[in-house]
Amino acid sequence: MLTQVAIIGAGPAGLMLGRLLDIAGIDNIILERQTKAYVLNRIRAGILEQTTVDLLRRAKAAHRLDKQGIVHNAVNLAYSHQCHSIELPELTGGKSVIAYGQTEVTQDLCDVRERDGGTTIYEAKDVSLHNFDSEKPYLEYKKNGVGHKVKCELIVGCDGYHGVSRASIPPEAISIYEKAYPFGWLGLLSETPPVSDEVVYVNHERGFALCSMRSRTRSRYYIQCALNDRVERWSDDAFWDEFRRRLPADLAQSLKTGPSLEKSIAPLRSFVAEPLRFGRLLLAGDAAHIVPPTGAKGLNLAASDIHYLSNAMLSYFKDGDDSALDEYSRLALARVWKSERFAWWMTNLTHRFDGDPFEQRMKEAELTYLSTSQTGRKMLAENYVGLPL
Ligand code: FAS
Ligand code: PHB
Repeated sequence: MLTQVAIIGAGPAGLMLGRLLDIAGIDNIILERQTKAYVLNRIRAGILEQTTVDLLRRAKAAHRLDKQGIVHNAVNLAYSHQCHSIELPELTGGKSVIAYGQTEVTQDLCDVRERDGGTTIYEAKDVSLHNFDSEKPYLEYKKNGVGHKVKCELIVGCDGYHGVSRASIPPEAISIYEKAYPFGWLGLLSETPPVSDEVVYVNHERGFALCSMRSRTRSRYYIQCALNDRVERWSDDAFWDEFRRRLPADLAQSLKTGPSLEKSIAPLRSFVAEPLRFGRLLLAGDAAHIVPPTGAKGLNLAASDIHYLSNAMLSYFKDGDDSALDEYSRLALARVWKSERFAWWMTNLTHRFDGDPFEQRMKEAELTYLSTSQTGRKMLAENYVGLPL
């Protein structure tokens, strides 16, 4: 098989890139190791920056998002049992964020790719990368036990944190920056009306909690849990009791509970690989960086990378400009690091680490400053809606 761009991974990054290349008439193929159903059933991000919405509109994959997405004109900080609203448009010259699940984004991108004849090979096993430091890179994979070869001009690793692309880079050619957090997030999805119209980040002495949603009838909630905690230990009732204990009184009182549709525990990590180009191999999305979900940046950074990478690829294939691909790494990483900082800062500010009373007081003092100072509110708001591309 011969193509111009071979993409590894059919998550949001791979599908967004494949779609933008299709629209530009650049031939591409996506190799995905899981089944389509597995990919489409993953429950992950829920908040889109305007830049992500703009990219999905550019990809002509925002029809349902424009209809069903819920605009959030505020984000809330709850601490010392009080809830404070940070108005976004006033503080950012009119910007807001949109609540629309990553599951739906992936479904929409899948649908348009299939409708327009894009090629995605699901259940592509044992993908391996070859000669990406030469003019003739290629991939190999197995499908139903049969080996296949994909010759291409460029390979893009959109295969997430545990993928094969970053792992194929010689250790001496890549720099890794990483921080693991001493706790995880226990998430629950329920067909219950959200307790708040917009996202609430809760700093509580028992631990962090988050109130989010997927629609006006479907809620997405999280509580900080121990790293070695197991989801089997949490009955729905146990989750609701703990979640309610961490909410401010008015939210605790109005909380509607119900059976969980999904429950899972995710570890938290900050991670960046540098650079993002290795000859004819490029990295994008979670294959290149991970943020703790506290800043709602993971999916949005994948979109940010694809914004820069798709522009660089158009320069490369349409204008023969190879430097644009180097520029990709520098441009994408500049925005990645600023989002990494925000997600790391929000995580430290809202989570309970070591039970040190002085640390907790410092967090409450910073939260009080943030919610009462115009400068503090503006700083949080402009990072939350997403810094300029
Ligand atoms: P993805 O991981 O989504 O996709 C990579 C794809 O590559 C997968 O489909 C995988 O099957 C495939 N793949 C992997 N190895 C392969 C191989 N060897 N061969 C072929 N295919 C391979 N972000 C937020 O903003 N908010 C959240 O609340 C949030 N919650 C999260 C919860 C969890 C459990 C996880 C893991 C992440 C969460 N994230 C969240 C971050 C998440 O949304 C990512 O940022 C987003 O999925 C990034 O998209 P991709 O880069 O496409 O990577
Ligand atoms: C979600 O809706 O899943 C969500 C919202 C905000 C975050 C993380 C996750 O910071």
